Amino acid sequence: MSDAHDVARARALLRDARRLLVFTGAGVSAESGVPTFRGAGGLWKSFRAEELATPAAFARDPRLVWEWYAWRRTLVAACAPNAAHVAIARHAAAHPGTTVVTQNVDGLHQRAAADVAAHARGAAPVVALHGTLFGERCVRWPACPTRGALAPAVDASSVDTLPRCPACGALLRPDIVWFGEPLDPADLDAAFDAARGADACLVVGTSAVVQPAASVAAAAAHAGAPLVEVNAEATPLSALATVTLRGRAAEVVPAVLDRGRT
Ligand code: BV8
Repeated sequence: MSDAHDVARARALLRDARRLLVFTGAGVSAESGVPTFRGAGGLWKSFRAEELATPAAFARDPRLVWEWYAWRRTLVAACAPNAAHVAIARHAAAHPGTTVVTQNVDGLHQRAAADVAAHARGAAPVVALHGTLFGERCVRWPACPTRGALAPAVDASSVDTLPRCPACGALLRPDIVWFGEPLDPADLDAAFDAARGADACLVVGTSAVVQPAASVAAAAAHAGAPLVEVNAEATPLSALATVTLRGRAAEVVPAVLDRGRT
């Protein structure tokens, strides 16, 4: 856990923010049991991204790609939001100017926000830049508009059992942004608008290597927002941070966000 002085500095920077940008990566979900991408035991360690998270991979072997995503869905469905997700959701509910932008596709920020909204004011929106593990779209999208939570249970035992678009009969694919694919322009606009307008930025658990997502937090810093980084290790964003807190997200994020802590 980072030293008390740095935690106090971070709390002071975030406490009065009226337009806080929270930017997260896989590290915020690590303590929920969701494997990260590039750390020890990371998802990409077992598979090469090019093999699975690209349109070419899906065209080449849709069954293998669906097998990987169906396995991840089962794994993530058994996970729960951790104290970092909850602290962020509580802060966002109490501070309406907060925007949460995540690279994660696990839906844990959204679940934490829904849990908090059930007991407090409405949930702040979560911008999920890379899509969702729990949704699909037609492989012909946007030519074919089919998109949504259409196939909760996917049988990837053979190509013949893979989910098909109810409208046109083409394959359904995970509603995720793969490498080499553009992000949704509406999501990018929302993220960079929030970054340029932020009066503080909290970055949690990202290696900051994937673009254009990693530029969102940098945009906030370049627009003058003080940046607080919570990470287990140094990243390319550390040089832009006003305060860097080394430690586990589920321990550090509540310490810097929870109201009433001294
Ligand atoms: C695009 C969905 C252009 C998949 C993901 C060559 C060919 C094509 C493109 C490129 C290329 N070279 C570069 C590019 C650009 C590419 C890119 O950035 N590549 C990188 C690898 C160099 N980007 C793209 O392809 C993007 N699209 O450029 O399109 C375009 C434009 C117009 C028209 C056509 C094309 C799309 C990128 C999106 C890829 N999809 N995910 C899936 O999930 O299955 S990216 C993937 O990495 C995940 O989404 C993940 O979120 C993201 C970033 O990783 P992190 O979240 O940071 O996770 P990581 O494990 O790396 O780090 C975890 C961190 O947490 C670590 O720092 C660790 O220390 C810390 N940590 C761990 N535990 C804890 C902790 N911290 C605190 N507490 C803990 N307990």
